[in-house]
Formats: sequence, structure tokens, C-alpha cells
Amino acid sequence: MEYFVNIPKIKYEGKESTNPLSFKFYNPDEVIAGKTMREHLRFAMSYWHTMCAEGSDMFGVGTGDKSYGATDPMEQAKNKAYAAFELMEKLDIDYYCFHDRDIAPEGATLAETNARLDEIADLLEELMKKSGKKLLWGTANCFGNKRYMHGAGTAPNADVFAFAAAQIKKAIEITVKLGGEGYVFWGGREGYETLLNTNMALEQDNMARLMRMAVDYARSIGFTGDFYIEPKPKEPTKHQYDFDVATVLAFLRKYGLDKDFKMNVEANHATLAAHTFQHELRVARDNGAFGSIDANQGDMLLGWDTDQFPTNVYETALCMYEVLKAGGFTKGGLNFDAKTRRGSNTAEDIFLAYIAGMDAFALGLRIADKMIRDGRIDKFVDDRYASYKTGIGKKIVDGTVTMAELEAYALEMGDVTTNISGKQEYLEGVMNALMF
Ligand code: XLS
Ligand code: NI
Ligand code: NI
Repeated sequence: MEYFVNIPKIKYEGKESTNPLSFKFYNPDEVIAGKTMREHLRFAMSYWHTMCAEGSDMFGVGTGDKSYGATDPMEQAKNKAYAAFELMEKLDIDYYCFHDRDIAPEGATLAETNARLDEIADLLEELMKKSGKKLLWGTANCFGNKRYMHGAGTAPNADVFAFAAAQIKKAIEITVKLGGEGYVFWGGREGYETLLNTNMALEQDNMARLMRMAVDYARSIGFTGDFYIEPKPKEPTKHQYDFDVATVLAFLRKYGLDKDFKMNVEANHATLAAHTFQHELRVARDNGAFGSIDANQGDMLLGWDTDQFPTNVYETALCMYEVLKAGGFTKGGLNFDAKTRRGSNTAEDIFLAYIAGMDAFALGLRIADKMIRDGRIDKFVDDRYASYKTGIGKKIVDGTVTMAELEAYALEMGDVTTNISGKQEYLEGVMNALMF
């Protein structure tokens, strides 16, 4: 059965095309900087937003229909899987990502839930074989069910911890079975509402214990993919422990987990933490922890995770600049953790949104490549720090100078006489010249 009947396979038609159902900038097989766009961008579909979410919010029910012609939950889950592969095929997207609960509904007991997961995982495996589509990463939804009201790995109740561990074990098994290239920890409710009722130290120790067990278990069953933590500062809890990349790095180092995890950086989470998207990517890259990306964008006037499809080309360009500088994706990719607005409630809107997002990243890639080939920005930054390449600067970098020697140097100098301009406005102009 075909679920998206009026949607053809989306093709590249170039920017002059007025056909809404075509790519204007994403030309999958075009080679840029030695790789095809497809290989650079590694686009993925998010199962939860795309296949499951119907657009409900705090004030109203869903406006879309994701029932896929079924009322029985398992029948619906199967139809959803078929629809997912049709959608990926039509959008020419090679990867997908899921939470366990996106692909199969919970049963009355954990055993029943796991049996349901097995059934759907078999179907997904078959669909993947037929289509060549791949799993970018899997994860466990340890935040939706009310048992997780106080968190999962950081819950004050050890029974909840045990249940979460069991759930994550199963999610890892399914990820491995489906050849997933990554496994994500996003701290859904791992945080607190108030410190008045919270033993923060124990909660964080326990989270680290859970992560250590998960990594060891996954490796023991042959998982060779990457583990990611996806930082987010708030929502659903007032304070999420995985606040931002820097906080997560400190956590990983404290518990000796830094060799095991990389970052899955989400644009909207960066801005919620009062950072730019580029900042979070840069911190990850500079610390050897760049892994994958949840591609979306927030609304700067709103204080929550709006998960909009990314269309801001300035942002995608700076993002792809960081990705290229990091050497590109290895096992990660660009997962559209994004949903259409509640008012964009048709199936066609989902296709239009993906096209807009994929085109925005294709443009971002083209511009980032231009920035690097042009070289003005890189050279400017390089020159700006030139004083560390010779003389006293070189000694500082080499660690061969003492405070007393620096004092002697400064006394002789009398005062600093040269300080070159940072030329921010010039560089912003260069960006515009490269973009338009
Ligand atoms: C929510 C997160 C979530 C993760 C996966 O804000 O972005 O969707 O990506 O659990
Ligand atoms: Ni995300
Ligand atoms: Ni998010």
C-alpha cells in the first residue's frame, strides 16, 4: 500500500525550479570537496517527529493524522514502518533514528513490550534489506512513561533505575540487530525541579554507573558504533544535567567515560543553553568529541525547544564549516530532529519541510566549502595569532618560559604598543560576499 499517494520521488531540479516537490540545492551525487553531498550530509529521518507526532501542544490536541489506516496499536506500528520507508525512499534519505517506543507501543508488562519490539525490529530489518536504508542511531525513551516522573538513571527510586537499565539494554540489542551506527543518551528527565528534594551527587554518580554498564554491555554483544550524549540545558526538567557540551565533557571526564562518548549536538538545545549552534560544535570539535548532529532550529523569541525544520542558511553554513573542519562525519549524520508547525498539518507539509531542511544544509555545505577554499577567514584567524609562532609567543606555547622571564620581557617592553583590529565587520562582510 502507498501512504503518500500524491508525492513523487523528490529530485534535484536546481534553484530556478518552482516545483515545490523538488530539491533546489541538494544534488545528492554532486561532488563537493572530494565527496558527494550525500556522503557529506548523511541525512536521517527522526521517527518520533515524522512518523509519530500529530502536532498536539499544551493547549490542544493533534492536528495531523498519524494513524496509518489502523486502530490496533501493533497494526499501526507495522503500517508506520512501511510508511517510514516509503517516506525515506521518496525523500532520498538514507538513514533513520528512533526511540524504542516510536517503533512499537508499550505492552502491559516489560516482557510483552520487548516481544512487540522484537516483532517490529524484524519487520524493520526486512525493510532495510530491501531498501538499503540504514539506522543512524537508536535510543530509549526513558521519559514519556509516568514511571519516569522523577527521572530514569537519576531517579531517587532504585526500582526505576533497574527498569530503565532493562529498557536501555533492550534498545541497545535492537540497535545492534539493525546495524545502528550509533546509540544516543539524551537525558529526558535526568535533572531536577528543585534541589530541596535532590541528592545531585548520587543522581549523577548513578547516571554514570548506568552509562558505564550500557557501554560495557553493548561492546560485549558486538556493538562497534558510537555512543553519543545529546546535551540540553532544560526541558522537560528545570535543570537538565547534560546542560551543554562543556558540562557533559566535565561529567564524562569525572567518571572516566570520555573515551566512550561523543556529542550529538542539537541546534535548538544550543540556543536554549544561550550558546550559538556553532559554539557547541566548536567545543565538541576542539575536544575531539564531535559525533553527530540533531538538525533543527529554535525560535530566538521563545524559550523552549520548538524543533523547527532548519532553514536559516547562515546557521547551516557555520555548522557545515565546523563539520568540514572536524574532518566530516564518520558514524554520525544530520538527523532532522524537527517537526512541522502545528498549522502545517498535512503529509505534504512533512515533505516540504524536509526539502527545505535538506536544501538549507546543502546550501550550508556549499557555502562552508567556499569559505574554506576562499581562505580569507581562516587566514585572518591564523594571522591574528601569529605572535605565538615566534619569539616570546613561541616560548609561551612551548612552555619554556617562566613568570619571571615574562616579567623581565614586559618590563623591557614598557607597554604593549601594537594590537591589531579584530575586524569583525569586515569578516561578516566576507561571509555575505561568499553567500550571495
Ligand atoms: C529532545 C531531544 C530528543 C533526542 C532523542 O529534546 O532532542 O528528541 O534527540 O531522545
Ligand atoms: Ni534531539
Ligand atoms: Ni530537542
